[in-house]
Amino acid sequence: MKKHTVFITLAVSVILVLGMSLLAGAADYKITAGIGLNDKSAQYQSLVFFKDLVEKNSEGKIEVELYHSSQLGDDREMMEALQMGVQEVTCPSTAPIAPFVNGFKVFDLPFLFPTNESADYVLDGEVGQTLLDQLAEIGLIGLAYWENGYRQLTNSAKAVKSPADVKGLKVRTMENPIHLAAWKALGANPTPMAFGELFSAMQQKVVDGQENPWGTIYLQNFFEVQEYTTDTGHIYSPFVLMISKKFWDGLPEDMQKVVKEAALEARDHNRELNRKMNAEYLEKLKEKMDVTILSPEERAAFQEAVQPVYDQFAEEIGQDLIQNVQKLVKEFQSN
Ligand code: KDG
Repeated sequence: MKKHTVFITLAVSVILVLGMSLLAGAADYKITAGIGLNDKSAQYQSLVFFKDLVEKNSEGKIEVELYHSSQLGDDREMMEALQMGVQEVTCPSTAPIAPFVNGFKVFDLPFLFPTNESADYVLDGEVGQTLLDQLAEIGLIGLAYWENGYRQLTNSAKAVKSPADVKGLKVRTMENPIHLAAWKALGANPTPMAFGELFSAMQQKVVDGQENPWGTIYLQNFFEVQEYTTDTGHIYSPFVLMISKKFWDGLPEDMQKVVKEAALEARDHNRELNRKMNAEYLEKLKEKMDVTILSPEERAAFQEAVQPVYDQFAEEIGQDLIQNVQKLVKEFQSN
C-alpha cells in the first residue's frame, strides 16, 4: 500500500473508533446512585455536586446517573443492590445500616451528640472510620459521612410538649430496634416503615406521626398531612455515602482516588448546605404548622424518659464503644 493510502486508512479507522465510542457514551465506568429523599433535598443537591466532581476529575471516564425519591428502592433494598453489584452508590441513614453492621447502633442512642460539630468530630475520627471499614466485610465501601441531621417529631393529633403528650401516638420510625425502643420508652406506639411509604401512611392515618429533620419535613410536604411539630432534636442522624465493593474493586486506583476525594469534598458541601437549609426550613414551617419549641428543661424530660435505652442496648452495642463515643464528645465540647 502506498504511504498516503495507509495514512488515509488509519485516519478513517481512528475517526470510526472515536465516533463509535462517542455514540456509545465515552465513559468507561458508570455509577448509578439512588436515595430516598426527593430532588429538592440537601442530600440530592450534594449528590449533584458529587456527580459533577467525579465526572470532571475523571475526565469523563466515570459517568454518574442520579435517582431520588426511592425510585430505585428504599435504604435497605439499595444497600442489598450494592452488595449484589447491580447498583453502585446509595446514601442511607445509619439507622438502617445497623442491622448490617452492629456498631452503627451507637449512633441510634438518643441525645448522644449535643452539637453537629461534636458529631463531625466522632464521625470523621477513628471511631467513624473503623465502622466505615467494617462495611467492606459485607460488600460495601463506606466513602464518607454526610448529614441527615437532628430529627424532630411531627404528628397530626396534638401539640407535644412533654413525654406524656406522646403517650399512645402511632409514630413511624426507621427500621431500627433502638429507635423503636426509645419511642416505646416515651409511651408511643412505634411502627418501623420504609421512607417511601411514609407520606401515604400519614395521609391515610395509618400513623399519627413521624420524626425527621426540618428540611425533610418541609421539602417532602409533610406539613400537608401533619399539623404539629416539636423541636425534640432527640437524635442526630448521619448519612453514609457508600459504594458497591464489587464495583469499587474493578476501578483502577486513580479512579478510586477521584471518587473518594469527591465524596469528601461533597461531604463538606453537604454539611454546610444541610445546616443552612434546616435552619431556614424551621422558619418556613412556622408559617405552615403549629411549632412547639421546647425549653431546655422540657427537652431534658424527653432525654430522661429515653435514658433506659442506654442500659437496654449496652451489651448489644458494646459498652466500650458507647463510652468511647461519650468520652470523645466530652473531649470535643470542653475544647
Ligand atoms: O435518602 C435517605 C432516606 O432514604 C432516608 O434515610 C431518610 O431519614 C430518613 C428516613 O426517615 O427514612
